[in-house]
Amino acid sequence: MIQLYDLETKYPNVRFSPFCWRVKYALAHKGLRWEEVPIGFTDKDKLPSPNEGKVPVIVDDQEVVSDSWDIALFLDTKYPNDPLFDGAESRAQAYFIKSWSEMVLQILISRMGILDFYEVLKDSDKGYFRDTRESRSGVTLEEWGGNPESARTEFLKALEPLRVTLKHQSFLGGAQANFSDYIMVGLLQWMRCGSSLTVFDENDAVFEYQEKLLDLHDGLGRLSLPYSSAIADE
Ligand SMILES: N[C@@H](CCC(=O)N[C@@H](CS)C(=O)NCC(=O)O)C(=O)O
Repeated sequence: MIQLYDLETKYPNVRFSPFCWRVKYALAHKGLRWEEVPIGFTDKDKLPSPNEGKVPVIVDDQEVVSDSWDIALFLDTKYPNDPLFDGAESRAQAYFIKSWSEMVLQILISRMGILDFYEVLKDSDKGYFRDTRESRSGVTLEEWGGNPESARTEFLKALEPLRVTLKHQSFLGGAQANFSDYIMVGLLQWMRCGSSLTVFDENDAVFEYQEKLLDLHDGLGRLSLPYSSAIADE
């Protein structure tokens, strides 16, 4: 069975890595089964080689593939049924969604949720997370994440192109979800599972879209508890 190295948190049923969620949805889309290998930020020596010091990494029949985008390409080549991309054009357009999500949306999400993302980590990972993120941004986690409401306002505004698109079609992939939608659900899961902030009003088209994505593949996205339920169970 395929092994998927995913990011562990202090809760066994909370997973929030956006890149690992992309891969879980991609595997489920193809009807492939996998076994999760949870590791912390400070356990990366446990990753199979070659790797880039990041999750996700998959091992499929001795083949090791890292990076969520490369994993999607690998899966479409090895398991061509139920493609994640409907040809070269769809792949090229999904690359734009990946870039938009990583260069615009991810930054706003991290400003909304970073203090919760820090809290949900295992204690042994917290020092590493703080040091690496603070040296990357040049400010403390508290400064970076100090105004979640303003980041939320910017995030909701930045999603307007998605909202308009969803008036015309159910998914970015059209009538069916494709890898572009799995990039989006990864982002949404990062917030839903890693942070206590309520991002969407229930009448927001993006909220409805998130619900549809959570229902896909037998409710795959709901297998990880939302942050608020995880902390309530403590
Ligand atoms: N481009 C990579 C990014 C993967 C990534 O950044 N993963 C994070 C977890 S969400 C990670 O493992 N970071 C390790 C670190 O910061 O040391 C992908 O698409 O898979």
